[in-house]
Amino acid sequence: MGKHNENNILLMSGNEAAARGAWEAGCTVAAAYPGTPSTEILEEMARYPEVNAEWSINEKVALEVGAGASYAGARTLVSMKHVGLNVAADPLFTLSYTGVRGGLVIIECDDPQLHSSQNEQDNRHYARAAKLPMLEPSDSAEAHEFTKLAFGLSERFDCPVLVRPTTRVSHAMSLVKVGERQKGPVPLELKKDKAKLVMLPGFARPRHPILEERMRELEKYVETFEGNRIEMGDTKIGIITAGISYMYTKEALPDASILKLGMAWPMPKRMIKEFASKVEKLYVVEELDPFIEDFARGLGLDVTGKAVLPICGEFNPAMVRKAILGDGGKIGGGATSASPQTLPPRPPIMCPGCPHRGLFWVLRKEKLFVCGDIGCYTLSAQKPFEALDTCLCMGAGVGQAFGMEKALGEASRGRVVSVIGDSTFAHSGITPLADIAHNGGRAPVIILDNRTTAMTGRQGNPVSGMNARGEPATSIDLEALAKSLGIPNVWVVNPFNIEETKKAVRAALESEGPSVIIARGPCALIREFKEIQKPPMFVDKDICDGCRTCLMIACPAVTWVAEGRVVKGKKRKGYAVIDELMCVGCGVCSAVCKEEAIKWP
Ligand SMILES: Cc1ncc(C[n+]2csc(CCOP(=O)(O)OP(=O)(O)O)c2C)c(N)n1
Repeated sequence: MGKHNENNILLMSGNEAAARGAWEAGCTVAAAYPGTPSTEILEEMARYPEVNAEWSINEKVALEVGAGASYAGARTLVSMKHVGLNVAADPLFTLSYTGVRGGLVIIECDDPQLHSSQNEQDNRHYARAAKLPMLEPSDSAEAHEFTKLAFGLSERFDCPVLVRPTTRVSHAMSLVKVGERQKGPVPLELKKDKAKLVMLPGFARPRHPILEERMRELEKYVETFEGNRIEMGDTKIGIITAGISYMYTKEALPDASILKLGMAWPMPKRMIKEFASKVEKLYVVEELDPFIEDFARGLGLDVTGKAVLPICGEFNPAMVRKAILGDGGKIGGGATSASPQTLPPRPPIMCPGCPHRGLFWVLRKEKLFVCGDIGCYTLSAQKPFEALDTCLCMGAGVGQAFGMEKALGEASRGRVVSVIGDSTFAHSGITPLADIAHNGGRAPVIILDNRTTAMTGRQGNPVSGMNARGEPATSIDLEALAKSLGIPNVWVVNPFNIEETKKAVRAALESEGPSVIIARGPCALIREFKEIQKPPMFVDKDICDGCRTCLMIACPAVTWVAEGRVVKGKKRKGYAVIDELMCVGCGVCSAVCKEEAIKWP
């Protein structure tokens, strides 16, 4: 939120700025499911007392809550990461038919370069496919301005409006001139209108031409939309660009002529043609798909884009400059930014005290095929665990394990399990578990209940029992839920206890009928962990034989000192050490040490 300075100018991230824009627009309801790079938008909304903000169980529900709030007249914000829009796509496409009452704005953050995602899909295609307008901010000021504006557009054109920042816009900080909060113009009321809100074929059919007419109106509007602007410079080169690519282009080629598009869909045909007619050579600089490029080509223009710039990953100014000017070219002496420094790769790892560590030690030892899911536990796919064998999308692991069982029959017995985090289970694991029960599956489902949504920054979820404001809320009783879905075998284990976990996994693999193991232990970064935290452990150098087994649990607190010595009459190359500043005393290293060299003081 930040405090105003005397000019009302604040340094804000794109996500903070978007939330501020929504608040200023009079937004009273906000719903989201966390996901990088979008998470901070809802976190910020939850700090405004005037906004009723929730972490929804998943993105589809977030959008449906948003639809209801909008139908009741509230200005509403729904936010998610790009793949979240796949989950919310079902309500999205038909919301385009019903339209809205109070302004409904959907901020979906794309992630070129997959900084923290399972793919780098380009969501501009959704705007075209669902026939909805989409705004594309380039910095925090535009994230603020466009989000605010989007509420008015939503009410004017009677449709949800999409806003698409990308990771660099969401997370970079720049100056924003903030304003006062307004009141939404639509009265709050329950207003029946079946022809608009009940999308039976008989009502939906006449809505289709209405939305086609709306697109025609939007196509007229976009020609005058202030977020689209031409910045004429040297006319040898003209560049059409948008979003963060505009920033790279300005830095790389400050003197080139630029058409900056603030609305990704629909695009201004007349403006594009006019711009093209004023420059000698026309380029498009856009990350990911040739969305603008194909559109411009469809207008009959000779345009260069993906022929010189990559379709995968992020750009940077040096890349843009080189693509357009070649190695030595110069146009008005623009700065050549250095390429990003090459840093050694530092993949994320499980924290000291992570409850997932003990479970994956067991799964690795049991040599199982582990159908995985998305969360901190996905890190177990990497060395040294290498204990996770699939990761597709949220909720997929449970169904995948069942699919393998169906394909392999008896040959899969006792060899396949699925793992899923508590937040992911609530998001999309309940339905495949019901499917397993209903259709007679057997592959055990292991729910990693660390009492939080750890991967995205410890948000509350319907299992953890904490809401978006950090207040206590209901918590799903996983044992009772599994039983009610028809799972006869349910175990609850402490994943810090390796023996107990191993026994439950073996029992589940041998059991007839479907089974669920709930591995319940708090994330080391949440308050509940303090209740079980123990003093740091130490390695007894006189006992440690330097076997390195403890290194196989990938705990950052455990390292190895290469110092030759003799232990119990045998030559050893070194010994393990525990960093007492990092160790939180979870005991997993001690449990895997056959020599019993790792102890509490
Ligand atoms: C459709 C979709 N929405 C959001 C995300 C971002 N995301 C990845 S994992 C995850 C949840 C992780 O929480 P949990 O399942 O509890 O596992 P933990 O990280 O706590 O181990 C989220 C929100 C995503 N990848 N896909």
